[in-house]
Amino acid sequence: MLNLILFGPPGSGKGTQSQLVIEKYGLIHISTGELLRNEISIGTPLGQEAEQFIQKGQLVPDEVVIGMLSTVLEKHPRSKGYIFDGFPRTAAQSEALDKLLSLRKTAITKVLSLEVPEDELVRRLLERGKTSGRVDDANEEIIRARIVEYHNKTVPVADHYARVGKFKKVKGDGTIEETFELLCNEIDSLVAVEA
Ligand code: B4P
Repeated sequence: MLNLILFGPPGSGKGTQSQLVIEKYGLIHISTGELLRNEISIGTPLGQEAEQFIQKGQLVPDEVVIGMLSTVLEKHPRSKGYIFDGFPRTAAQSEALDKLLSLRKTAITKVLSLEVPEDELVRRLLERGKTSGRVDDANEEIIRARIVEYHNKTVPVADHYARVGKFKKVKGDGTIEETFELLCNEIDSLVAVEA
C-alpha cells in the first residue's frame, strides 16, 4: 500500500494537490478539514463543537478528530492506499495514525511537505476567502492564528517522521501545475519501490 501524508501550513496547497494526486494514483483521499466542514454543514454535535475552534483559527481537539478519522478508515478497509490531507496535525494525532495503520498491517510510506513562504500563504487564503465563505479564511487575524497553531502544534509532527527517514520537503510556491509535477516525481519513485 502507498500511504502518503500531504503536509504543510494552511494554504500551502494540500487540498488542491490532493485532488490531482487521487485522480492520477487512485488513492483514497482523507481530508479532516473537509470532513469537519461536512459535519458543520449538516449540524451534527461533532460539527457544532468543531466550529467553535475553526472560527477562531484553532485546531479542533485531538479526540474529536482521531475518532472521526478512525470511523472513516473503517469505511475504506480495502484500498491501494490513502492520502491524508490535513492529518495528523499534532503529535497525539500522529501516534494515533501510526497505531491505526499498524492494526491494518500497514504504515505511512512518506510525508510530503509543501514549503511556501508565510506571506504567500496569507495572500492565497485571503484570496480564497473572497469567495469560499469559509469563516477561517475571513480575515488576516484568523489566518495568522492558524499559522501560529501550525508552528506550535503541527511542526513537531514533521520531526516525528523525519526521525524515521519518512519526511521529504517539496517546493510549493510555484504554480499548481509546477508543484504537482514535483510531487509526482516523488510519488513515482515511491511507486517504483513498491512495485
Ligand atoms: P484544512 O481544510 O486542512 O485547511 P487548510 O489548511 O486551509 O488547507 P487547504 O487544503 O484547504 O488549502 P490549500 O492549501 O489547498 O483545515 C481547516 C481547519 O480545520 C483547520 O484550521 C483546523 O481548525 C481544522 N482541522 C482540520 N484538520 C484538523 C486536524 N487534523 N486536527 C485539528 N483540527 C483540524 O489551498 C489554499 C488556497 O490556495 C486555495 O484557494 C487554492 O486554490 C490556492 N492555491 C493552492 N495552491 C496554489 C498555488 N500553487 N498557487 C496559487 N494558489 C494556490
